[in-house]
Amino acid sequence: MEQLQQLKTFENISLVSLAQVQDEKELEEWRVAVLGKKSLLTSVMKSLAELTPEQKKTVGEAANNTKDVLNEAFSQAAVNFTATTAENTGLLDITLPGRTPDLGRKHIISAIIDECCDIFCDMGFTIAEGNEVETPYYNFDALNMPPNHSARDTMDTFWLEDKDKNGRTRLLRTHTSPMQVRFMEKNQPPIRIIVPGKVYRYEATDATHLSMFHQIEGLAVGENITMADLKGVLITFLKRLFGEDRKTRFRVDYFPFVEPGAEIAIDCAACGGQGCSICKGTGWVEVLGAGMVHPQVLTNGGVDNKKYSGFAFGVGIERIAMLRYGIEDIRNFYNNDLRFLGQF
Ligand code: FA5
Repeated sequence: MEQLQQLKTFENISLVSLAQVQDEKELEEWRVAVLGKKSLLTSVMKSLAELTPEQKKTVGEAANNTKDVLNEAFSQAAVNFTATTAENTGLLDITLPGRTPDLGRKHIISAIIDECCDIFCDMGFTIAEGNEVETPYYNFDALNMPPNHSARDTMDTFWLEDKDKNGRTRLLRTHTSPMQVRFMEKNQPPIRIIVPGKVYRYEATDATHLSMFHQIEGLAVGENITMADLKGVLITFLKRLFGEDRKTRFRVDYFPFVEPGAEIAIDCAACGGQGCSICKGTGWVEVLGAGMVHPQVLTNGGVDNKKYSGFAFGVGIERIAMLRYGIEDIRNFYNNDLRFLGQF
């Protein structure tokens, strides 16, 4: 067929002439002549209407094919000319090494949460998730903190203006502990869970305090669970996180929802326990709160407190990360400075 031969010859001649093009101006002239409105290719395309359906199919396919080949050749030539022009005018030095694009990575706090969860999961805990928007009942009352209890003062609260569909006031949870009663209401012992998540406190931020931070709650309930189990789990956790040589200290502390309650500290890695600014001269840094679940809290969760006992703990993740990496200001984790975040 005459048009097919014409197209093939046109394609070959065009490619030969493209190889002789010297600069961007000539390239543009080539484009107008070969791919423009007055080119042979365009006139073949226009003449398709006059052909029989069969001819239309073969010639149409061949014309499209030629168009694709020439378009591709033009794009490639255009890229080469741009690079050469940039190089000749000194705008581009093709001998320079390329720039590596920044790769995203897991935020250090997410990485520490994952690491802590792995350690507890190795000890048989499973992960449960709670709600960040809570009712005062689960956040306070069910944990032995009725409305006028002074312990509520230690957790200044963000109250939400809108109420839930039952007309109840809501708040942003101030700790992950509300999941204790929520989980027990739906699950009977044996229970062994950890609850990682965000918590909120209406606090002024400073080098060691944020108004949004992360905690991991732990709860184990079963028959004959004692303080020795609590100590075993937490010492294992802290040694795996901070190293076998770290010493741990358990001291009595008060939380209304545990009895007895404890504050757990590790010896200061920065000064080896001698006393420095990080440990405020004491040689110890507090890392978490814990204790044996209060019998009333077991009852609130629908668990028989004569048959079962349990322990609970709450770890502050940002504080753990500060100790682990010697970070002196907690706000660095959320300033979104890639020079800081990129080092982990
Ligand atoms: C509690 O939140 C208890 N729910 C922990 C608990 C759970 C005790 C179960 C007993 C049994 P506390 O308010 O101390 O306790 O907070 C726990 C940890 O969160 C602290 O040790 C600290 O590491 C971290 N933390 C507390 N407030 C802040 C804050 N404003 N910014 C950053 N981290 C904080």
